[in-house]
Amino acid sequence: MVLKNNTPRSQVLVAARSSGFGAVMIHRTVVKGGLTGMEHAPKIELLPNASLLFEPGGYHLMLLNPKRALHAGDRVDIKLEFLGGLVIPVACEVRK
Ligand SMILES: [Cu+2]
Repeated sequence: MVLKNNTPRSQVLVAARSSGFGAVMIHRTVVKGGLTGMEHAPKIELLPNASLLFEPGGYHLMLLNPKRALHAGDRVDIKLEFLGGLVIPVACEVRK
């Protein structure tokens, strides 16, 4: 997923939610002392015209405690919440 800030102001991603999951966390993959782990990213600032890539090995959303079984082709709705109240809905497809 790529987020692009098309507004003239900085936008700060502060949370993500999904009705299909108990919790959604914004994470970043980090390498420390040769070990790969992940850490919570409490907020991510996007400058005007900046893009933010979510991908395996980088920033990603952890979807925790699914409320139903998921299958390839299912749709997962996620809401991205920004400082100031802006909410962006995102529809993601489950892949095998
Ligand atoms: Cu993670």
